[in-house]
Amino acid sequence: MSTADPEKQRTRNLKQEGWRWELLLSPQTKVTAPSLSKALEEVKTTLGQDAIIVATEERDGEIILTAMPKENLKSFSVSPSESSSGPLYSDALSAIKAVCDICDTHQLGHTFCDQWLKELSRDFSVMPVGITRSLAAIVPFCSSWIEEVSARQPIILVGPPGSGKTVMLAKIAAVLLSQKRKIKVLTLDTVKAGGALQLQSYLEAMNQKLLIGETHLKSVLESCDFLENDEVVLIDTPGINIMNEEDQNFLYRFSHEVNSPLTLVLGADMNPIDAEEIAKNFYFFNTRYLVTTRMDMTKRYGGFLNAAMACSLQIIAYSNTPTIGDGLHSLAVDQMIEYLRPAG
Ligand SMILES: Nc1nc2c(ncn2[C@@H]2O[C@H](COP(=O)(O)OP(=O)(O)OP(=O)(O)O)[C@@H](O)[C@H]2O)c(=O)[nH]1
Ligand SMILES: [Mg+2]
Repeated sequence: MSTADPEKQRTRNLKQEGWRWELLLSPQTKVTAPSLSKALEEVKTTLGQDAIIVATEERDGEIILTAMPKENLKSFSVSPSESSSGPLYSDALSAIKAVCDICDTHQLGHTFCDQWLKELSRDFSVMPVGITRSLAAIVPFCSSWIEEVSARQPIILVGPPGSGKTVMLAKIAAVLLSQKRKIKVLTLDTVKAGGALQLQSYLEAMNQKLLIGETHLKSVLESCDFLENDEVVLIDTPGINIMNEEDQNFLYRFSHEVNSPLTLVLGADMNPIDAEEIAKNFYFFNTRYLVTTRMDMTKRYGGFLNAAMACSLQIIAYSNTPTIGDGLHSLAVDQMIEYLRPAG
């Protein structure tokens, strides 16, 4: 069941159309190499360490990567929410101090703080000054994601080992079922002993069956093409150590095969530097959404915010308990500001 406002949806579609055009018009570079690692190396040498992979192709045993420089990432950015609420500051200096204090407390680095302040400075012509709009302009929050989930696009969770993918997948399943949506669930985690069993037991409690293994992948993805099914496809994957070349190769093959944006699951308790580096590596492989888990286990939220800002990953949900029945939560920018501000 979708509660999406048709006008809002239309605006969003138009905006997406715009991004696509901007993306097509952005200068892009094609690199051909005999292996993925060689192609990635070449892309980074030519376009810089932060280059963005736009498309991947395998032809006659060679890998072809289409890439563009990081500066063009702006084309993907989600527009800040139209309305700005939250705390107001009587003058520019107080607003700057509030932003700097937040960045300090949550260990958000210089880049994040500079970007936020730069965006904040656009609001100085009107007093009092809010800090919410500027945060939304640099970190994309998508708080209505769960209501708008489309059966056409599979939900595919990827992430480092132990980041909370399986629990999150079960939570998404439970929420969709509570909305009377139909689901089809596949796990590719045949690597970890008991990995599939863990998800199976969660699904049994919901009277749902689990498909296990890569042999089901093609047919499950094809089912997304039949609109009448209106079944949301959910795919769990094994933990990926993105620094490991074998795991990178798996992710490369997998993202190529599913040809759909992936969702990164990151623990909120991860430090901002590691979170950003991991996100950038996953971004290479078509990861465009971000879910954060273990919000209950930290009071510093710099990790996932830094990751989202660095790669323009849309934050679609968070989890703050390991219990499936507690569900997941959407995260709006105003609420994020409340979490970030010091208590009292
Ligand atoms: N406190 C808390 N614990 C969580 C949360 N989400 C997941 N966990 C716990 O984190 C641990 C790892 O969760 P999983 O869902 O198995 O993680 P995973 O990413 O699937 O792990 P692998 O499949 O091994 O890569 C488990 O002990 C979960 O119960 C959360 O929001 N809060
Ligand atoms: Mg798992």
